[in-house]
Amino acid sequence: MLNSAKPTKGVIGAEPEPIKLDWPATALLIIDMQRDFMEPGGFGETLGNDVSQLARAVKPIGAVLTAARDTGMLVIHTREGHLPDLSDAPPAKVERGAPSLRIGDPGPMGRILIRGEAGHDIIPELYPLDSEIVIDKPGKGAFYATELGDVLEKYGIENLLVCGVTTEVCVNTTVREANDRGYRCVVISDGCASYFPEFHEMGLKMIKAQGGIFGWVANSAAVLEAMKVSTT
Ligand code: C5J
Repeated sequence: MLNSAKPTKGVIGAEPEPIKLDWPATALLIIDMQRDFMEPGGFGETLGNDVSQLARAVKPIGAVLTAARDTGMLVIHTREGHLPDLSDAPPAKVERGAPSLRIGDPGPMGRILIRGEAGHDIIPELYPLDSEIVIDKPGKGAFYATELGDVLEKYGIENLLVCGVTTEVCVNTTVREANDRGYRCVVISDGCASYFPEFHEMGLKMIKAQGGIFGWVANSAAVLEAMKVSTT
């Protein structure tokens, strides 16, 4: 198993193969760890999902976030959500399906998936520091209609450690966008989760298949080991 291989300086035991990262050119990108997806009463639950499925990603993300903060790595959080007037929410997204509440409707954590509401905020366990970057995105991908590309260029970032929810939706979309823009993405397997465990598995397989067609996949222990070895 690659993840249990003896760590070499700077190398993450990833699949489909180990990857050596230039750590100063690496950022941690945490996707949409918001109450709207993680907690009862939010957007995820209005779609009929069992939100408890996502809780498993919190601890592994917390461990990598602590290590990133300790090593001074650039940390970027994203939040999916819309302006209060819904001007950035395509009708095709708002009208889709038969949710119990639609985007913009009042719910127990404020209006569903609207910027500034309690449900839109990041969960307390992973709350951003004032010094960290928060990207508000209207879509699934973190590059679409956001300043993320400019931020990464400004900080000289070439590699992304990616985690968050959900594996097959916003994590996968963002990794695909990043891959097309030339970033090396290492997806933290246990730092991602889906309402559908089988989609989580497949979402990770799609990234690492065909020689890593979209990127690499490693568990948080392998990432932490490489970060530790790299910075001592
Ligand atoms: C979804 C996301 N699933 N953050 N958003 O609508 O994955």
